[in-house]
Amino acid sequence: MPPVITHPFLRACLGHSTNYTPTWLMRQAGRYLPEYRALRAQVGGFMALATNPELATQATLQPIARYPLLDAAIIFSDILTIPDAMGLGLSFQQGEGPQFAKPLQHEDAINRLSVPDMNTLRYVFDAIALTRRELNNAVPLIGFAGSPWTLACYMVEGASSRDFSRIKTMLYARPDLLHRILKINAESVAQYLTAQIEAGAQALMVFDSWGGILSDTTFASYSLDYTQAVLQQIPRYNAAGDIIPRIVFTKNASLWLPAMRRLDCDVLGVDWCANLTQARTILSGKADDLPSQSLQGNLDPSVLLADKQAIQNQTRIMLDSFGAPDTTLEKTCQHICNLGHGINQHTPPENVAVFLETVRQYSTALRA
Ligand code: 1CP
Repeated sequence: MPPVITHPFLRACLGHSTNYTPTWLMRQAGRYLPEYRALRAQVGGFMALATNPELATQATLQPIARYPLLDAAIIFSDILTIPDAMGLGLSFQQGEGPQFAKPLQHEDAINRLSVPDMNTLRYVFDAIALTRRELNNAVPLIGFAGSPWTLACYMVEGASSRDFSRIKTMLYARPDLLHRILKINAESVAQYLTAQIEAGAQALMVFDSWGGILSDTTFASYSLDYTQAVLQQIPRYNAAGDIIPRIVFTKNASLWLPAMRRLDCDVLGVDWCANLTQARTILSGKADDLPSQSLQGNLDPSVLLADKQAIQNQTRIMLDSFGAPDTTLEKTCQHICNLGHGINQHTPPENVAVFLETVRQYSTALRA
């Protein structure tokens, strides 16, 4: 007999019913929390925090301590740890985005690229193991990585970008070079996520934050296929026999949900442009022969910048848009409440509590 799954977050990921809609927030640890800013000030910067397992554990636990209604923790780290381990030289300037000293802008650099030794990422696995001990099963811990495509965006552009002109030029002019990067990224991400399972991650999330900048004709071959290659290589169960649910979030891509149905994952995350009624119908598997998948999202993060009344109203509208969750079926499309993208750094922390309380109350009532 497989072990009984009790955590509402893990249950909903796997399509099982829950008494309320489980909730967490993308970027729930980080800059909007004063306790996070204080911790970061002690060590001087984001990477100093992320590469120290004790401090990364503390940062992971900060939102869990502050908000008793959070249903999952996500390990405090970054998607860019992999390209850093590949030797691209990652740095974060205060108040600015990530920057690579050695971006992949020449063929010889791309030819030299290889899968990093996972030992150089030991700090992430140690942080996961330590966080699991500290959490003591209060809530499940999510491990994560960037999708091969999203990592390539930063590796080729060298930083955040407005128009992604470098990687798009490469895509159309030298697809062979881009495919080489994507292949190496897929292998690296698969090894990285597998090691996170071994360290104790109880669910995995792949962030394809920039999948939505692709065209309809290139999304499948440059993003989706490589995310699928990652998913196919990582084990479904940990050594203890627990199933490890997988979530894939692609921003700006809800038009392509029917294509994303073939991903070997349990949950698809959507941004605030998605219509949850339609998405639920698609993920329920009524229009294809594939098993149902659950749905994660999708409150506009800007709602949390507004007042209490607006947060309550918009949260209820989102929950209504998914509709009353199924409480009978063994496995169907369930809702995991989240934002449609990372929390805004200017969010007042008390507004997060309003959001979490509203979800708990209203989603419990929806099932009555
Ligand atoms: O202290 C600081 O100023 C650093 C801010 C910060 C934080 C708190 C960065 C730099 N990364 C993180 C942590 C982080 N990043 C987490 C764990 C914390 C949590 O969720 O509670 C996670 C899951 C990420 C994932 C991540 N990093 C993504 C995917 C999610 C998304 O937002 O789309 C991406 C694209 C990154 C790159 C990155 N790292 C940091 C920043 C500011 C960015 C975004 C840059 C950009 O907009 O292009």
